[in-house]
Amino acid sequence: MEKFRDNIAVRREKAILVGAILKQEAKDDDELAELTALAESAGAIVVDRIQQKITRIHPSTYIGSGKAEMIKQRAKKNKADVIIFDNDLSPGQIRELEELIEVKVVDRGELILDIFASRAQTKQAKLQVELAQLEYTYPRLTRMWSHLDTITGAAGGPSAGAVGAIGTRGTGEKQLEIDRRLVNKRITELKREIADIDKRIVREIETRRGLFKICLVGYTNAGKSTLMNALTDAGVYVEDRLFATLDTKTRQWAIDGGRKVLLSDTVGFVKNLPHQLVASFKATLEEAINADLLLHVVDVSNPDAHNQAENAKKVLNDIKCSEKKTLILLNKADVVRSQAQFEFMQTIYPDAISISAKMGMNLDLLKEKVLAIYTGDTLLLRITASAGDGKIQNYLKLNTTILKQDYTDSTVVMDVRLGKNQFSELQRFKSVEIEKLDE
Ligand SMILES: Nc1nc2c(ncn2[C@@H]2O[C@H](COP(=O)(O)OP(=O)(O)OP(=O)(O)O)[C@@H](O)[C@H]2O)c(=O)[nH]1
Ligand SMILES: [Mg+2]
Repeated sequence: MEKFRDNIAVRREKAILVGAILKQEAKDDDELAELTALAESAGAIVVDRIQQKITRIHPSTYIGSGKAEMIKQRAKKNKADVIIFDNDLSPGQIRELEELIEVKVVDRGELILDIFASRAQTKQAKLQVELAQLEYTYPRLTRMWSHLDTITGAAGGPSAGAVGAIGTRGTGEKQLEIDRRLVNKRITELKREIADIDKRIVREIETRRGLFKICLVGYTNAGKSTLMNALTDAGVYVEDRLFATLDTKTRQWAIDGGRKVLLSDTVGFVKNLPHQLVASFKATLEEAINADLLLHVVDVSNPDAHNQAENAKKVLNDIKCSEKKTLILLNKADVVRSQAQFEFMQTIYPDAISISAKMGMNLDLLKEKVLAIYTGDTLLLRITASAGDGKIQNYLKLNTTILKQDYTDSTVVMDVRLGKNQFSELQRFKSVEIEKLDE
């Protein structure tokens, strides 16, 4: 009976979305809004959506057999190719459900991995996705092996592998050819390669020590890359799809004349990211972990904005960033659909700045706030340096407010106002004398 997960040559699948929610946890919200966006981002055509309240989780099928029968009928009626569950299913549950419904079943984790697989561009992202897929699908291999023989032929066909169906794209085809031992070997290899890349990234991050680092974080599609492009010349890829960005890009951002900080764009978050994915994308998230300030971008035009923002916070908590200084940006303020919701968000996040990355709205205010955080409280200092020391003079010119400047024969004495947070930067200049002045 296990013939449901081998239709790798299907281009756009008709999908039925199913969300099973325990009765006591059920809310009136549209629980399937996110899964719909995810499924569409993966290229599926959503033909039906079923929200199902259940009283308990059935160990073998998650939902009861009566509900499975109902899904089977709806699948027949809609000629569905795939049933996508919003829940995380065990390999055994997927097997049982496929037997009952007689259509391929994919769970939320597999769907997300599939999107990542289709988006990965750089070597690093490809390796990370392959590892996550192997680790996620590995426990499901027992089942895959049992029908390997029957479908290896199909996998070798001319169109196979060119376009993968949901849940089988990316490493899916490769699994058909390799055995468990090889999977293990590949996992070890991937971990080694990724560890090498991670080391390089950590070294890169090291070189930025002493510079103020800001990282854009937030739900996928919130507008992080658009904001990155509006503030710097990064020219990163922007698209109205989930997970457009899988890699980190870092650029200089001139927040105030010559004063520069570093700005990084990162992979977007989503509710319940499969933990294998979080683990293998750790290096990408490293940028957030090392940042001095997080800009949490929220798509305030999305009806689900509040949930998305809270879910992004949960991910930040998972990667131990919840204590970090964070500015919330209510983005897409140019297209808010409900004024009431906008006001609600402003009340919940009173320190948030409303912006439009696309229209360039309020970006000056954003700069001002970032600058204030960057500099912190200010200090009044008298700095004595050698008159020939161009480096320190240049630094002070770009990074402080110079109040007074006196040259003698060989020295220059400058009274400057600079941010407390910049004091450690200043101490890198070993040959200067620093005196704190009374306010
Ligand atoms: N109207 C409007 N659209 C915006 C704004 N900012 C971003 N968008 C649109 O929102 C979509 C997603 O933008 P991205 O910048 O790719 O979002 P992201 O947060 O980088 O998304 P991922 O990389 O997928 O996590 C694109 O179609 C943008 O044009 C805004 O301020 N106003
Ligand atoms: Mg992006």
